[in-house]
Amino acid sequence: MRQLFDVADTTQAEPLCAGAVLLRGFARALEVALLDGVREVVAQAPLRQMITPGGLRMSVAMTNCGSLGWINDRAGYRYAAFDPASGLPWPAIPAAFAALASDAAEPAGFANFNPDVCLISRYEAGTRLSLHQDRDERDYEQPIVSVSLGVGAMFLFGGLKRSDRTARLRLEHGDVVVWGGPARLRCHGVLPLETGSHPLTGAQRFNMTFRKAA
Ligand code: MD6
Ligand code: FE
Repeated sequence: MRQLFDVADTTQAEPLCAGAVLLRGFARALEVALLDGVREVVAQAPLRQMITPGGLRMSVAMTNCGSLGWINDRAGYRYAAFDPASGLPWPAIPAAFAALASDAAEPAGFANFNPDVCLISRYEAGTRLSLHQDRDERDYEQPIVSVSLGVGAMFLFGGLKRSDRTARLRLEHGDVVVWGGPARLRCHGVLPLETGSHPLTGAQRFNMTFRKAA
């Protein structure tokens, strides 16, 4: 699949810390296929604002594709094979998504990354994701691959403890962040999305995080 990624081949991997890299613009060459894929998935498994175990509605709307999907409800955060909204299995991960995820993980030092979940998040102006760890996956040897599309956002990348200092990283359309190894459980979040516009997504930002959950 490498030859598909004109941009990827020329992208410089920017190390963020041990185990984490930023691949600027890595997903740009696939922007149309990726956004078409998002639309297909959302048509089958609509975006929804999930309710946290504490009973709060998340401002960011989410859905999944893959053999598992990340949900959170009063029973807690967990991976489930079925979309609780429809009772149906999650849509399959579109081919363009899967190729991108493994091609991004490789230069970050994670060969043969084969995710079983793609969690899609939609941010609108003012929506945010507070500092958290992605820790509901079984095997922390497997990285997280995060793809940003549309309106740019300020990503917070912290340490292993919530109280650790956070670095601010502006993520633009097409940027990919990979974190794994010693960085796998670093806290991260997204500041409230500013009002903006992108030719392909309007005022929205989409983020896709690829995970190996099972
Ligand atoms: C981002 N997203 O939007 C990073 N984590 O740049 C996440 O860290 C994330 O979108 C858990 C659940 C959904 C997410
Ligand atoms: Fe996360």
